[in-house]
Amino acid sequence: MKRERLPVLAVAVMLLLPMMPRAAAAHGEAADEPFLKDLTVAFYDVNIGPTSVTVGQPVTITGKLTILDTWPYTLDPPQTAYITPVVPGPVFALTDRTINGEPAFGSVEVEKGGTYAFKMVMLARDPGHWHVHPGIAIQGTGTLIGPGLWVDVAPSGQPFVLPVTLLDGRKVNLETLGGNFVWWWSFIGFLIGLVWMIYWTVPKRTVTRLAVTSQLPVNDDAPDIGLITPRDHFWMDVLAGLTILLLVIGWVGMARKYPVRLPQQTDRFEPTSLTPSTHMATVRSSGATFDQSNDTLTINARIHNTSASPITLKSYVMAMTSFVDGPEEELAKAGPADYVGKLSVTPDGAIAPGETRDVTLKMTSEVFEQERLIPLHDPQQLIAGLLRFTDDQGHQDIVTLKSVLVPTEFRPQYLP
Ligand SMILES: [Cu+2]
Repeated sequence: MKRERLPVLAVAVMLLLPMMPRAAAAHGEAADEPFLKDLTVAFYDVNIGPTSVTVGQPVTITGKLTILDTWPYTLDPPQTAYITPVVPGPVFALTDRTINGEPAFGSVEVEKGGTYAFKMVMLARDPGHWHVHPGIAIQGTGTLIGPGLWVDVAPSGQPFVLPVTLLDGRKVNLETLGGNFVWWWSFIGFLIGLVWMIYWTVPKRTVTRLAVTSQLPVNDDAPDIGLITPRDHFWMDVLAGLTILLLVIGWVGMARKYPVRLPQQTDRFEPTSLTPSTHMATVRSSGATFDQSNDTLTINARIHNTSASPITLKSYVMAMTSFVDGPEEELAKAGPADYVGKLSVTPDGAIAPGETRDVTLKMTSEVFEQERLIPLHDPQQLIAGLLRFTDDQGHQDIVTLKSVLVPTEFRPQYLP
């Protein structure tokens, strides 16, 4: 660029700056429809840390997710899934992932109703203020995300390295391995394509005289009007020859440089679901309401204790949120703070073996609105979540609760 253009460009950028979108303070998952979050997957016990690292240091995401039995019939059934960190671009490098304790290199087979515990370790790659979530990408549906928080990555003064030991024992830095070769090799291929494109568009009349060329029969080269001449055929043969030569050089070069090769490996297995096979309780909802004026979700449920010991309802998990009936310490352990709230259960206390009890669950949180979790005018006014019970021996259970939801108070913009 010429030097005198720089000030002009600078002024233009300065004028445009106020129009640039600001960094979003919230996490911004609200785009998905409520049913896509509530009826599909529930995330809980999520822990992300540490939240302040330097480039090259690890950040670990752990947690559990359950693919709900209420999975909507309008979506493809969940089969192939990929549990993944959801971060803004390649700012972290995933180095380790286990599902139910087994190493999981790629996608896994999942089932409706299945519960999976995940652990992912990633190294901070780029300095910045990044939001980090766990997510599950389900074939045919897309990526559903769990609760997240912000992680600060400070520069370390050293360039990022990703050391990997190869099968022959050599240690390489995956961050830069083969980078120059890939760049230049692709560039040579790009050049051939560029020459071909310019040849047929700039000096030739193929495109610019479309009115004439479109009159010609399909297989007519029309050398008499200079459309495709024998000379053109010659040069195109040269380009095709160069392309084949490039491929041959590539194949021979690869075979000589890397005599020992393995095809890219896949290991797709079916983790055993952690959902308890026998449940402590059966639950049924007799309806739910959402009051928009105070962000309060109320669910009426009938709980029947089918186990031999007293059980206590500890929390309600919906999509990426957890509502906990307990002291502040338990709330702090339930997941990233933005997605955790207090659950009030009335009447509270343990439910005796064989007892059937009607309870009211109440939760108040801005997260319902921020994450667009409540269906307010949808063709199916349904929400679903997990009720988490514990018995007096410390056993845990999760039971799915599906409720029809009626909004009780509309904001003025929804009134006729
Ligand atoms: Cu986020």
